[in-house]
Order: sequence, then C-alpha cells, then structure tokens
Amino acid sequence: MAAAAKTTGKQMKLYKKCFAMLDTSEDGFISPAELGPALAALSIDPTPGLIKDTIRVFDVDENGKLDFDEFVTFMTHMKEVMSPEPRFLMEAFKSFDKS
Ligand SMILES: [Ca+2]
Repeated sequence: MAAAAKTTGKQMKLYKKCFAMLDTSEDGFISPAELGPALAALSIDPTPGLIKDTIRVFDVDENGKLDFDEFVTFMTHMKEVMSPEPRFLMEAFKSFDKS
C-alpha cells in the first residue's frame, strides 16, 4: 500500500467516500461500468478504450476491476497528473457528491 501510505487521513476519507459512491453495486470493487462516472467526475471523457486502459494500468491483481487499494493508487495518480491544481480533484468530487 505505497500509495495509501502517502495519502493523508483526510484524503483517505474522501477516497473512501468516493469509492462507496462509485461502487453502485456495493460489491467492494469499481467495475469498468462504475469507472465511467469516476472519470466523468474528473472532467475526463470516459470512452470504452480509456476505461479499458485505466483498468489495465491500475488493476494490479488483474481481476478486471479496481479494489479500494487500486482505486487509491488511481486517485493518487490522477491527483498528480492533474497538478498544479490538486484541489481541482476535491472540487470535482464535491460537486459529484450531490446526495
Ligand atoms: Ca483488481
């Protein structure tokens, strides 16, 4: 859990919340179908090819879906590539969380 170790408690709470929101089937995994809304929330066009690539890159244990650890790695990566404005991510997910 290298990525998780770099993540603050506050971020972990946010990621947990995001994960729970995105995991609509509540099976503890983000499936490719559930990843689409995650990418859309980050203002990324969730094309089937991009979703496939994202799963392939971050699905460490290759079960075809992202568990929470893999999701944290994904979010940490997205936060880094979306610098220099990491707050954008938080804002994106704040607006995503309308419930
Ligand atoms: Ca996996």
